[in-house]
Amino acid sequence: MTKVALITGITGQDGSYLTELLLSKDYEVHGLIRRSSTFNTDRIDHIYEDPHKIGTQIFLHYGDLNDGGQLSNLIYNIKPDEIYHLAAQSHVRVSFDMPEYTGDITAIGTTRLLEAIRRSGIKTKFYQASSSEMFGDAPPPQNENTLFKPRSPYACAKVYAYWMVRNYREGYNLFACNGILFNHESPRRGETFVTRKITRGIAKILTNKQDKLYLGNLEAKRDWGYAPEYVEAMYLMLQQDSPDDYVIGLGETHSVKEFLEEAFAYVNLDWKDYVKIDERYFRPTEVELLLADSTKARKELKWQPKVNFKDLVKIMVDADMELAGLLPIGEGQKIFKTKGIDWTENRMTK
Ligand code: NAP
Ligand code: G4F
Repeated sequence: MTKVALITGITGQDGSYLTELLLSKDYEVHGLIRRSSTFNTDRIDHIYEDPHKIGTQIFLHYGDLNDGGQLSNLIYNIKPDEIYHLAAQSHVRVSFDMPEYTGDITAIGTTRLLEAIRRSGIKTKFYQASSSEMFGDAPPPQNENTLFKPRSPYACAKVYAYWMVRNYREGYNLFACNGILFNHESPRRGETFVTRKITRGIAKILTNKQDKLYLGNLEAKRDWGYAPEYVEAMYLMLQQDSPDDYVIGLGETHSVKEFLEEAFAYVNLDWKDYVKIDERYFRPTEVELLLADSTKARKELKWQPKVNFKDLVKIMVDADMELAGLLPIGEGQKIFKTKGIDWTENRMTK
């Protein structure tokens, strides 16, 4: 029997990789997309098919997390076996500018979905995109038992959603899991998150389109992993016999400065010649140090990431060099094949 999945946030970084994964497992995939005056499906264009085509396995539906009626309607009509709830106002810095909106979408949006499931009476499994940002300034390493000490409107919204998921699991017997994912990046990472801002900046510097890169706090440390490996963990959570919460991360932490050093050195540049500090990128409250203890996921889900920090930096720099025409498409991927890592970026070959 073909399984049916609904993905909110299908147009985002994780949504696009998860869609590829589920299609490879023969799922029928339905995605929620927002109406926009410009196309916002860039990350999934390479897998999208005309719905008139016989045998199509991917379908897109308009909706928004602020529209509970449409969420109910979609769940009732699609009757998904699994729901991966990835949509959110996901930018921490922006959440300080738009705290109310972030609460409405990232926190209450999750409640709207959970309520739509409960009222539909449909039996489905639910994945919630929880975040390591919820740990805030709790001491590292952080695992499933670490107390949340959120330090941004985004993190507060995610903590609320996390507890709603647990309440629906306990109160209504919903198969609902929280994946507490640490930062994960890729060539498809949004351009305003720091890793992609750096790798894209390098490509622009090398093509003389930019001569300076303006950043904020370089001392913050993150546990950065590779996004395609993290969506595998989401899938694995919903294949277990019972629902639970899992921390997903490499267990390796590096500062923004270390990312800069590694990325610029890879193209034989010194980051200090290009990087300038701009106060506007600082946050009123910062999360200084994130480091994952994902022992539980490695043991119970058998989740085993292969891409480490140095690999990730190279993958991202190479991909942005390819996009800028500085490297032949596919060139950067060759060395990784020998390590059993395939980071082919289909959308770039179009
Ligand atoms: P992303 O690239 O920013 O994608 C966010 C997605 O949510 C996009 O598809 C976006 O649609 C959609 N969205 C935003 N507001 C919406 C609304 N009001 N209604 C419907 N859809 C809406 O995020 P990501 O990096 O893939 O992350 C996926 C999820 O995991 C997010 O919930 C994020 O908070 C969480 N998370 C991410 C990380 C990480 O390091 N990446 C770590 C922990 C948790 P548009 O394309 O139209 O903007
Ligand atoms: O890349 P960032 O914006 O990611 P952040 O804040 O850690 O959030 C990401 O990871 C979370 C998981 O922990 C997700 F839940 C969330 O959705 C998102 O995907 O910033 C990383 C660090 C911060 O300490 C920030 O202050 O980089 C620092 N930074 C320094 N200069 C910068 C910049 N961040 C951004 N975005 N832009 C800068 O110019």
